[in-house]
Amino acid sequence: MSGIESLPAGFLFGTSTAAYQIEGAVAEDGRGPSIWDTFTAQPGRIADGSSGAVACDHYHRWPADLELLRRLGAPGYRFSIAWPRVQPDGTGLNARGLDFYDRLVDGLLSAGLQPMATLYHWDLPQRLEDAGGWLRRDTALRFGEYASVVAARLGDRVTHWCPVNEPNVAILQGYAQTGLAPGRGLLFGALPAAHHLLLAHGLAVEALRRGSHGRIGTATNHFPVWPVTASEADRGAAAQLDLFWNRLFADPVLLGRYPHGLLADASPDDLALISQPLDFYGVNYYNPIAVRAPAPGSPLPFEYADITGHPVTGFGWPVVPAALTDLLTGLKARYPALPPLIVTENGCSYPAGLDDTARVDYLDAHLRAVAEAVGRGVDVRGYYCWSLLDNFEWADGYTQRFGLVEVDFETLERTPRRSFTWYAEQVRRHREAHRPPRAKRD
Ligand code: GBH
Repeated sequence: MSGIESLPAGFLFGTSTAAYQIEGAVAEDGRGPSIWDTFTAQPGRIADGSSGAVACDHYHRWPADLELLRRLGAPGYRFSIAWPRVQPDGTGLNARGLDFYDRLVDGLLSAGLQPMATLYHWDLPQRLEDAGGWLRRDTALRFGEYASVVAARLGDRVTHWCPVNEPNVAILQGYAQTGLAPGRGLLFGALPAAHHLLLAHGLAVEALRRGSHGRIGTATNHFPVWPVTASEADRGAAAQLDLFWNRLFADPVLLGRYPHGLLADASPDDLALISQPLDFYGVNYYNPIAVRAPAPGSPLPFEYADITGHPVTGFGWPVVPAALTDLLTGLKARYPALPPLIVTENGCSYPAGLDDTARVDYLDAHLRAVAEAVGRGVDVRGYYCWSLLDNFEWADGYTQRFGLVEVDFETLERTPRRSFTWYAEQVRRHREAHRPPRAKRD
């Protein structure tokens, strides 16, 4: 066996989504405003001027989406819970908001699927942002309470938890730079927010351990960083971006300390919370990124550069499956106490169309890259494709389509693409290849 079928028995295939990107229904059943409602209302923030106000209308159409998942046959489904539905002001309990996820989790379980719930996929209640957002330590304490409230209701049924989706992306693009909500642009002034979001992760892990038997992990974005040349200056620039993008967020979780003198005043108690043992470490991987030394006087210690010589997705992102193998083997080499890995997101955007052979090629090559890492001794337990549906792609609005299922944003009609059929077939073949031999009759 080679390739996808060589992935181990019990390997968990799945798909990923996030609340604000698919749900719509932003004013329903008592949901409060989040930083994404505010951000999308500001002119110039979103490429096509759109918002997630309707998105895929999953809030109303979830039974149809559940049927799609059942047809797909991949048993893992990762979704996120919208904090402002559960706690419209960031405190208390709006039971009607939590009811939605209660129905969804029951629906998933009765379809034979395993619910993986993310507690924070970037939709901070606006009231908490007004009070200082992630720059304020209190926001982390509020998040710990929110995690307890969710665990009390869903802890008996959710099989996997990701407290925070991509803390690095949320802080670096939302607080240091301006591409994602709340779009603050604080550069290095965002460092305290990084610590508070990691602390939020730690407090949520603690709350979930008390309130659930589900497995607890992360969903951390990793960009392998490449220097454009082997010059010392370019390698230095790559090390700087690697430090801020990857290590600032992975080291405290997996080593219990911040790298390179950053956040040196973080207390040992905080670091102990942040580095509690996890059942899995979730990796979101899309592509490597190249940098060069910055021009003199640049505010940042690196400058982004193009990666040439590889095909690109509709987003212009280079397709480099081998970088996923390197990432997974590199994590094992760097972190001695690394828990089992799960690829919690991987996927690509291409223009609308049902015959998405480019997406099939992307997914096939990346699954093989995971199998290659497993063959080299890395313990990878699952792979979740981003995404089930075309959806609201943050600053890029509806201009980038990542779905196995095409969504017509006029009619909200869903149509499975070729990649959907292909992925279903891989899952089926993997299951067949690992079916225990039947006991002989007679
Ligand atoms: C992941 O982010 C997210 O978890 C998921 O929600 C998202 O849909 C998916 O990947 C695809 O992007 O450069 O500031 O203008 C990965 C990081 C975040 C990269 C948004 C592209 C563009 C915003 N992505 N970013 S910005």
